[in-house]
This record gives sequence, structure tokens and C-alpha cells, in this order.
Amino acid sequence: HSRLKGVSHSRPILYGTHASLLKPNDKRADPSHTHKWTVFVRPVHPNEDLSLYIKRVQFKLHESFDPPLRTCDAPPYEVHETGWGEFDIPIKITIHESLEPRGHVQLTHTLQLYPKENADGAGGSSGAAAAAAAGKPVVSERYEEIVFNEPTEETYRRLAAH
Ligand code: SLL
Repeated sequence: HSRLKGVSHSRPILYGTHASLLKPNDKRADPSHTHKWTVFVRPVHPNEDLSLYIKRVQFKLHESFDPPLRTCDAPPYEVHETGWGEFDIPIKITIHESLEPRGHVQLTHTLQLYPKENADGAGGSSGAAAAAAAGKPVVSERYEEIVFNEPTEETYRRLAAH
């Protein structure tokens, strides 16, 4: 398996959280479940299939969730939960061994439930806090690239063809 010297191939992903307030009449709503939220890893282009190179994604939630470790062996790579607090979520993306012998990519994302004051811009009724109060989700997402350095020819062919 000769490797392509000097070649690197990168694949874009998006990861992050979105959250919204549970309506008071939602049967899941109580003092420890004020919000519903989702943490996700997804493609930048909606119909791209990440399972081409991702074998599994694991999200490590706060210990107050049972169980804290959530594993997705197939898309969609996401976890839906309800809760009250923000915390850091380590995200481990395991790459198919045949493509990348080094194995995995480790990311962390902070679950964001409450809009940031300074994301408000001009403030007032058009601000993020007002948007959240009006039921709009709080979205916090980032772009990342999974880089395949000096891939084997076979890996390169498989990835670059898509
Ligand atoms: C904090 N460090 O103190 C954070 C921890 C934990 C949030 C937040 C659990 C909900 C449930 C939940 O929302 N935990 O009990 O199911 O702010």
C-alpha cells in the first residue's frame, strides 16, 4: 500500500449543538429539564454520506446523563436529550481503519442552551435573548476538516471520487 507523498485530502464536517426551551406544557418539562437539545456531527453538503469514511461517532455527555457515553455507528450522528445545564461534550470520530490507520479525531463542543449576551448585536427586541424567548433554537456550530495525510492510493481514490 504505497502512500501518496505530499498529498493531503480533507473532508469538511459540521459539528455542534442546537437547543430550544421546552414549552411549559411539554410533558418532559420540569426544573431539571428546561431545554431540549441536540449534539451532532453532520456533512457540510446535506446529501454527503459521512459513513464513507466515518465508522462511529461517540459523544461523552455530562455524568448526570444515563448513560453518559452515546455511540452512533451510522448516520445520523446525533444525540437528542433534555436537560437544564451547559457542559463540554467530547466528540470522538473514529475513521474506518482501512482508510486511516491512525484511527480517530477528537473534538470538543460546549453545549449551548442560553444565547450569549454579546451575540446580541444591537440588543433590544431583535436580540438573541428575545429570539430564544420566542422559541427560536440557539445554534452553536463549527466547521472542521478531517485530513487524510499521505493517503494510500486506494483511500485517495475512494474519497476523491465523492
Ligand atoms: C453546570 N457543569 O453545573 C454544568 C453541569 C449538567 C447538566 C450541567 C441533566 C439533566 C437530567 C443536565 O442537564 N445536566 O438530569 O437528566 O452547569
